[in-house]
Amino acid sequence: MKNKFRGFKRAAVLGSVALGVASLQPVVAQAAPHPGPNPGERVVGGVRAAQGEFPFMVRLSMGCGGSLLKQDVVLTAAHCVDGSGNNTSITVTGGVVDLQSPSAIKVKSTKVLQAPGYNGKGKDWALIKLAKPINQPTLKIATTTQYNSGNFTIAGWGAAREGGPQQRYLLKATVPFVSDADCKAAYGNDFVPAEELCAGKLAQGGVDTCQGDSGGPMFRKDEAGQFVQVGIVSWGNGCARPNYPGVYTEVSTFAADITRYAGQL
Ligand code: 4AZ
Repeated sequence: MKNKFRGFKRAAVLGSVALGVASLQPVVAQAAPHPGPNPGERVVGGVRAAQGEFPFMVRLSMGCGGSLLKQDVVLTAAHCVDGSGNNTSITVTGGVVDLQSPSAIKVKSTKVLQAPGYNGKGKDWALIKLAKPINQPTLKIATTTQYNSGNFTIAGWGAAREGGPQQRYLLKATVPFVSDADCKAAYGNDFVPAEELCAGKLAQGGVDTCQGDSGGPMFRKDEAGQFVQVGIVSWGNGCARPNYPGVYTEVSTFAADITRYAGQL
């Protein structure tokens, strides 16, 4: 029942298979495109991000997204990694919107820390230590609930439609906060309100994260106009379906743990 709902395991697998080819991707997925003057453009819910617009975004070789918490520590989803310990198997790509760019910065992992107590429900965060820093701006995390509202930016190289291929170029979109009550109405007890928050165009659908966006950040601007990460792409029932918002790890809930473990990694 839970796995039926949760697209995330499948997404990670699909992402890893597709990585070597043309399928690394960003976050934005969408419903049926309208026929229009640009038939080559299939993404309805999102558009391409500009080079340098979200310099903290990284792509992970198993087919997930992530963000630079520090120049040598990536924040991603627990369901994107296998466990905790020394791990040199992950390649992290940063510094580019085009995963095939010759300017892409590629660094190997050295260690992984999966959220303590993670058992497939809630607590969907993990840290990856890098063999060397990626010299790009980092993304600060929300340490209070004050930014858990309003409109959020989602970004990733994941599928641009449910069941579609991973993307070569980073996509972005904007999604509004969805209340815990509305998210609970959609997902029942699979949704853990203390550890997760939801976003999407509830009634309309059409804009969402999708397979391969897992682990990437959901963020907005703070009062000083700086980006702050409020969520980690976690799961949902399909992508961009009306009445099924995307579910994100509530970063503020875990901020103290994330910062502490990152300092020890
Ligand atoms: C996934 O499989 C996935 N629509 C990510 C986000 C959502 C669904 C699935 C949310 O990685």
